[in-house]
Amino acid sequence: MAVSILAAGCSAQTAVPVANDAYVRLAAVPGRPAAGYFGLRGGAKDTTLVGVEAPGASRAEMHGSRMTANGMVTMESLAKVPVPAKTEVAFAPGGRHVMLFDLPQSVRAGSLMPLTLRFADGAAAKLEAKVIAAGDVAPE
Ligand SMILES: [Cu+2]
Repeated sequence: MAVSILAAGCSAQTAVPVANDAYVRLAAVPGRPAAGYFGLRGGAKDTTLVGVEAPGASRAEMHGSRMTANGMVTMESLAKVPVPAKTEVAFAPGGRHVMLFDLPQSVRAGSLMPLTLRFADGAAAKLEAKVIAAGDVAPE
């Protein structure tokens, strides 16, 4: 009996990383890409984020930001982002983000955008990102 309870408790751990606090900031200039942010908490096992899908966007790229030697911030495309078990991985302003290209005009501040995160092991996590305008304060 004790053994089966233990096993049940173990399997209740989430295998797939859990995403939270997702939002998409629209660009100030129409036609420019929007940026998606969220927090990820690693699941029971190490995994790797290999892609993000956003319906309506022509493409969604994971980007990292870094400071160059002369103090400029540049972005680079990331093919994959490691998500170690039980570890927080942030996609936040100034750091990693998802660049969303060519969103339809119908995507407006105040709406919700469904995003799908794809992991190397075939798992997926779905989340709803709050869409905000370029100048809006990030949601709590
Ligand atoms: Cu970018």
